[in-house]
Amino acid sequence: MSEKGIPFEVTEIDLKDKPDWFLEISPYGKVPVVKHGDRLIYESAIINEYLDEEFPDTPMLGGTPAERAEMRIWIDFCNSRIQPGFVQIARAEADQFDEKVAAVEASFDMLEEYLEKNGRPDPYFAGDRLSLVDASYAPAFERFGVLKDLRGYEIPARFKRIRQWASALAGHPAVKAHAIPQEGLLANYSGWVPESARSQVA
Ligand SMILES: N[C@@H](CCC(=O)N[C@@H](CS)C(=O)NCC(=O)O)C(=O)O
Repeated sequence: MSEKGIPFEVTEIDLKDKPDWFLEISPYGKVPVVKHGDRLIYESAIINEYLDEEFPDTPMLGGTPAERAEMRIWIDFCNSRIQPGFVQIARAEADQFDEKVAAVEASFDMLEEYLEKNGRPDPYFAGDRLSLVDASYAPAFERFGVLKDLRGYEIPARFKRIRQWASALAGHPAVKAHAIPQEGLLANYSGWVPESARSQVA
């Protein structure tokens, strides 16, 4: 919304103590939910497309049907593999940690190969303006950043393009303006680290 210049107000929700009014408007009990006039829209990727269509002046999912399909494939990849990958590493039992990391890195391999073959990022997914693909990956990469303190994990140096992209996104003004400080993320996710892994990371 910042990138597209759409004015908005944020209401934060305590996810450990969700208010009744929130449960009434969020069918899955999850954030985010967008209220636009009388409409309620949920699921990030669907919210993003809705806003892109309702406010078309600065399109973030432009191009041909084939180009849009390709962008949607990588948005779905983020939602189905990269975001869950963060959760899998954060929550991994000590004896399953390496296995979970290997599974997530198999997805990073696919992403890295795609970026390399297609000359991306440049510096963002589709050039010098943020696209909806960037809008999906920015919060995912932000969360991966906290795994260093949480589980001693960093996206390895061999994923050069992914790291380059994550770093370009972290420096983008719209992303920076809404970044969650790492201490805040750490506080959010430290409860996810299972007992079996607690003695391993200082
Ligand atoms: N697929 C959903 C996922 C949303 C989601 O998992 N939100 C988390 C916070 S990042 C949440 O609200 N969790 C609270 C809960 O599941 O009780 C989306 O992209 O909007």
